[in-house]
Order: sequence, then structure tokens, then C-alpha cells
Amino acid sequence: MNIAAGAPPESIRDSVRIMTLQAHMLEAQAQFPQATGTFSWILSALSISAKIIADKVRRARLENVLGSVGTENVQGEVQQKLDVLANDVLMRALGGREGVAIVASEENEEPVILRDDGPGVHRYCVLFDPLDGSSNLDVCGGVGTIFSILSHDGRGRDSLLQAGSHQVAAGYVLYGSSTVLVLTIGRGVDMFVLDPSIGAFMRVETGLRIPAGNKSYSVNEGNRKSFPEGYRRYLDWAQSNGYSSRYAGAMVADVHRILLKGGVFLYPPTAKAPEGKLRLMYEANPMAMIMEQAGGKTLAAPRRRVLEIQPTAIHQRTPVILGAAEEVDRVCAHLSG
Ligand code: P6P
Repeated sequence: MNIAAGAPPESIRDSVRIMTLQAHMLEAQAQFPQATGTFSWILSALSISAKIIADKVRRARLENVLGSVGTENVQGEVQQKLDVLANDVLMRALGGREGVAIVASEENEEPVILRDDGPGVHRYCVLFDPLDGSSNLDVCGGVGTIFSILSHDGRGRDSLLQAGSHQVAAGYVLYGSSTVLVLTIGRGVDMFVLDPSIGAFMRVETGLRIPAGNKSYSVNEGNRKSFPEGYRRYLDWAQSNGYSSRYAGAMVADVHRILLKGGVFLYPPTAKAPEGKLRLMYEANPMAMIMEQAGGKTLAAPRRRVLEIQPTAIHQRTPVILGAAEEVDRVCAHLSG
């Protein structure tokens, strides 16, 4: 290869290097001399869980694991068979990692206390929605896993009750036309796609930024009549200004579209869910960290960042307005009008 003096070889440029999720994490870890690898091991547990869940989702109808188990979770929502399977995979993968002190799941009423911090041992809390949007499974719609990682601060289960701004990492896996993992460790947003032929998540984007100018909103308009008036004013304005509507019914799918294309996603207070439907700790907070790291915004109400909400319960809910910064501002202008 003819390497001009000073010019780096083509093969080491970010855009052409072969980088797996594992290599990406080890490269990030190397920048922290004091790092012990605990955090990287937790991410590897999430990665293997995603590969197993992806396989189960794609084979669900063939293996007759679609449909519900006939029970309800702590949210009062009917549990799908794959909700329980995905939850079990994540619990077993994370349970085997020394660095995990506590695990909290949408599917479990109580958090699972695995280990306490030992002298000189720093551990983490992992919160997740194992299979977000699972009602889409029967119709082959997008479903996903959402995760949030907090430092364990020695307060036992109260270590979970930290504001979203304290997250050390957040991400999601979208089981869609391909299996995509999106991750932030507080230094931008990176995207990986599972290559099933080699069983590795391959890095395809680094430093994602939400595009501006996409005239698109995402909301369940079936709830329109019970939205607070300001939301209805925004929707009337948007529909009079050429906006399109996109709604997948699974937060991971809707947020992923906004991360890549722009626009705004809304889950306002409704008569059925006056505090909002989405869960703060393992849906809104991780998505909010990703949105803000990608230059977007995530609010619970005008001038109320989701990441600043001080939680009082691990399953508490919140309204959500998230997406491109200028579009979130436009929604808020109608809420405050
Ligand atoms: P609705 C899925 O059940 C979920 O928790 C989110 O993934 C999704 O954004 C929302 O609920 C959909 O709720 O009321 O529109 O069906």
C-alpha cells in the first residue's frame, strides 16, 4: 500500500475499520486507566442477551412462543410468553456478572438484589424493559429491549432511585428488519447491527445526531380526546402545516426512527394514564439520555427535563415529549400558549 507521508492508512479510518461492539467497548475502556472491565462485562451480558432474544423473537411463531401466558405483570399488562422469556434471559445473563449489584425489570414487581458493594469493589444497577412493545409480536411488528445503567451507590435498593442524569449508560435493542443496538456511555450515541452470520454486533455509526427539519410527529391519536388542550393545539397546527404521522406502538421503534430521521414522539397524559403511560426508570430515562446525547430533547412537560425527575418508585410513569430539539420546543410552545 502506498502510504503518503503523514496520511493515515485508509484501513484505520473510523468509517472503514471493522469494529465490533466488544472492540468498541474495549477501546472505550482503554481510555480509563483505572477501569477494571466490570462495566464492559455488563455490556457484554446485554449483548449476548440481545442475540438470544433476537433468535427467540425471529423463531417465535415457529416455536409456538407467541401469545400471552395468561398472567399480568406489575403494570397490570398481559404478559406475552416472550416477555417472560426475554426477562429470564436478561436476569440469567446479568446475574452471572460480578459487577451487577441490583437488577430491576418492568416484569418484576421488586428489584433483584444480587450483591452489595464490597470494599474496593464498585458495582452497578441495571434496569430494563425486556421486551418493549411485545403486543406487536403476533403481527411481526417492531419490538425492543431498553436498558439503563446506574452506579450502585451503596444505598441498597434505594441506589435505583437516582435521577436519569446519573445514568452511566443507556441503550436499546430494536428487533426489526435487522437487529440494531444503540448505545451511549455519555460520549455520544453509537449504533451497531447484528451480523447473524458471525454472531457479532458490528459498529455502523458513531456520534449519531438527530436530523432537524423533519415535519413528522408520533403519537397514539386514539387518545386525542383525553389529551390536555395544548397537545391538541399542537396536533391541529402540525396537521395544518403538512406534517406526517408515524406511530409503531413500540417506543423503541418510534424512538429509533426519530434518532435517524428526526421529528417528535409524544406520550401525553391521558384519562387512562393521567401521569403518562411510559415508565420513567427503564423507558423514558434511557431514551432521554440517548436523545440528549444525540442533540435532541426529552421533557415530561415544558421546562421539565425527564432526566431531572427525582424518582420515588421504580415503576413510576411520566409523560414524554422527545425528539429533535426544535420540534420539542414547538410542542412546548403550544402547551404553554
Ligand atoms: P399505546 C408498549 O406497550 C409501550 O410501553 C411503549 O413501547 C409504547 O410507546 C406505548 O406503550 C404504546 O402505548 O397506548 O399507544 O398502545
